[in-house]
Amino acid sequence: MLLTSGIACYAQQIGLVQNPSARQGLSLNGPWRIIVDPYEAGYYDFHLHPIPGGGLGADRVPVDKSDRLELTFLPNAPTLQVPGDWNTQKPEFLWYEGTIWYKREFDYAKKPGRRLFLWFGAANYQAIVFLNGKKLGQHEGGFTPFQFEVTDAVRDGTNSVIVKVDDQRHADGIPTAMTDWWNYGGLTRDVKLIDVPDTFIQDYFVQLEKGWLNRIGGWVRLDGARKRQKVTIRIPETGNYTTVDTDENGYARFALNATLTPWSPENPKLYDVRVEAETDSIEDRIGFRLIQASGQRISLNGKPIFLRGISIHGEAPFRAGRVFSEADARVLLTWAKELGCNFVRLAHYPHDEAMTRLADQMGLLVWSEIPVYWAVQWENPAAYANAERQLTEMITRDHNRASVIFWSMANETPLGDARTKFLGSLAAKARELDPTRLITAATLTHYSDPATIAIDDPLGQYLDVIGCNEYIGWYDGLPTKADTVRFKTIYDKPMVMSELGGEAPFGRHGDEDTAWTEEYQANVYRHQIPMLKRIPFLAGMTPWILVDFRCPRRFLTGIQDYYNRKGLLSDRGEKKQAYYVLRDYYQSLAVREQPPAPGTPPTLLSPHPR
Ligand code: GCB
Repeated sequence: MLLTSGIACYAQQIGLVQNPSARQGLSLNGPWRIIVDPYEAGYYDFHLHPIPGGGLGADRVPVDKSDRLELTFLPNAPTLQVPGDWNTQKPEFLWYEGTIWYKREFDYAKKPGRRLFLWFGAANYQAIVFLNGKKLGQHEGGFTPFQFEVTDAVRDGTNSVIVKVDDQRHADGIPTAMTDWWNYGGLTRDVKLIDVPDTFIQDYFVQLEKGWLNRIGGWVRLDGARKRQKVTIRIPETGNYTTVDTDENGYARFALNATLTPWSPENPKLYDVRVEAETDSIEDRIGFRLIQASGQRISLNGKPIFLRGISIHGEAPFRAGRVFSEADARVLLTWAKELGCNFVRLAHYPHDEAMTRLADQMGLLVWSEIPVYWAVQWENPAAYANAERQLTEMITRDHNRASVIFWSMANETPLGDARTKFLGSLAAKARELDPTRLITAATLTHYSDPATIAIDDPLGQYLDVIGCNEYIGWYDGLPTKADTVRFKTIYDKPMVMSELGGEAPFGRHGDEDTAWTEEYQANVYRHQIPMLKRIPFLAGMTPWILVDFRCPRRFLTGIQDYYNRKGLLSDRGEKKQAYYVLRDYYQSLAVREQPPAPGTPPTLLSPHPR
């Protein structure tokens, strides 16, 4: 409760270790002992002062039989699995919001000449981390990785990690206290100890240069004492490589010509890429594709593309908990493929890395987003710093993923100068970190006359692609309203309809005018599609949403029961009528996009049939 946003001491002492799954080390997944601490009494004393030494984090054990120590983990403390949200592991935690302390031990034999990092895939929302009773630091933000260098703090033999995870919502947080999703708490993603050489390849950016199909450009950064080294970037399959010298900061840019098969949804070709320094080397699987916005069109590898998308929450079907594995990701992305998608909007926060890695393999383009959602504190510098850090962590983690084409700054934020300045600064930061991808945000609609939605949000000036959420037929009139609504824009930029839809539990039937029925929901889509076809600047769509998801704001008994039921599939994978409406439409678009038969003279397809 006292730990509000804007904590000064952040986790990253250096940049995040790139591609941690390619690094040796020790997985710290598995059972961790826990203490539930709703009053944060393990951290604050009875007058609400932080307890010197970190309270439970100090990891003390009773010294003798008279010791009345309360701030300790006893061996019989219950356990939770990591990775995993706590809400779905024990029924009594389903609604819990607050602090849970986690502890686990690990044995380690230190090796000379190596450095160690304690790395967390994500902890929602705020984590304070202790190793062997000493505080390492803290991290705020529930969906991005963070790490601490622990080279000197790890000891030979048994070590203990204690983490205070607090998922209380805050008005000054990112996201803020009001969202439309479940606030899953805990160590929700992998935890590991990463072991790297003294001077190691901390990060690398290997992507096609902007505007090129056969020229890779990027940079590499070493961290450690031997900053000046020769580094080779090699693509064994094509035989291409280049060698560069890193500077006194361990940094070097490079460019490399190569004849490449471009990555695309139809052919998600990935190459082994090796980065070889004198003291370290690492391998990744990277695809190469060119994404561009020109006028009101989006093109992939130089060809116009219509983005047949769907929005997805990071919630696993069947067990309804946070996604943390490739198996979870495969269910969701397979369903998106079967729907006919070439694109997914991973709303409303960075999803598990398993999602973007698998999207690379399966051939799905990705919209990736930070949780700047609804009304955050636009005038609060700490909120901005928090958002910018989460943006940096998202881009750093996934900047080598071919699937990711859009970085989204925000969702449905209210108009105002402070908000536009905040989001404009985020967009500038995103471009600085990654000049190759397109910047977007999902904006709200407004009518310039009763039948015209005007796309004129001033935020548009900072975006490459305008995202637009509209709920004609649900929050905005009846489905037939879509028959007469038209869209106009002041921007010579592409628009993606980033949300639309309606709500119905699977199996609830009635006529198409009866709300909360599958028939009504399908009717929303039937009227939306012709409207969308009439929008000349529409370059894609991601209706809301692939699968029903848990939501505390959705309380209609017998209908919602704390689920947002706008899914085209239920959380058990049952397909609603609207699913087939959208699938049929996407199939018809996909057929139009088939490559012409060999020998046919090339024609440029209009990306969206009108
Ligand atoms: C929206 C939000 C999304 C909600 C959805 C709804 O506009 O962006 O997070 O879940 O509407 O169902 O109302």
